[in-house]
Amino acid sequence: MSLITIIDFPVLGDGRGALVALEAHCQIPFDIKRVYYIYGTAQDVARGFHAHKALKQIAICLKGSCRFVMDDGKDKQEVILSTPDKGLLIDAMQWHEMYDFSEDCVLMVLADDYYNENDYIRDYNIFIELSKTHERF
Ligand code: T46
Repeated sequence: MSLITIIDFPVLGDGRGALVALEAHCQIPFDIKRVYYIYGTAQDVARGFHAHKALKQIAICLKGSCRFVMDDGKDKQEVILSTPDKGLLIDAMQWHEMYDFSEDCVLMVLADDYYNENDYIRDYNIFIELSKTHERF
């Protein structure tokens, strides 16, 4: 099973440049309740190292690049995000780690719920235990 779900966004381009429009339940498969973005990450820094119990998110690299490692407790797969017209689905119960941020990386994340620290699983051993009873699809 692929752990990497990439959504291709339509690019409305003309002679002036490119425009990407994202709407809930259209390009983005959920209601968007929160947007955050990560930038200025030092190149030797890794982020993430958690899963969410219920939160669904789409990560879009607006500028530069970074590498995601996605893990469902059985397999790990990785993908490099480097273009603003593609989004990576970070589904519930996917452990994710982010590496190799380019100096100019701006990573925007659309989330289907408000920030809730109780939704995070930050202990990998607990994640492995919980993932055994989680059916993704
Ligand atoms: C995720 C990956 C892709 C808030 O107060 N509100 C927020 O909306 C967020 C996202 C974070 N925070 C606080 C929580 C921590 O004290 O900001 C601090 C840094 O968050 P964290 O260490 O979780 O950051 P990352 O880069 O490891 O993970 C983030 C998101 O938190 C997470 O949901 O899936 O990006």
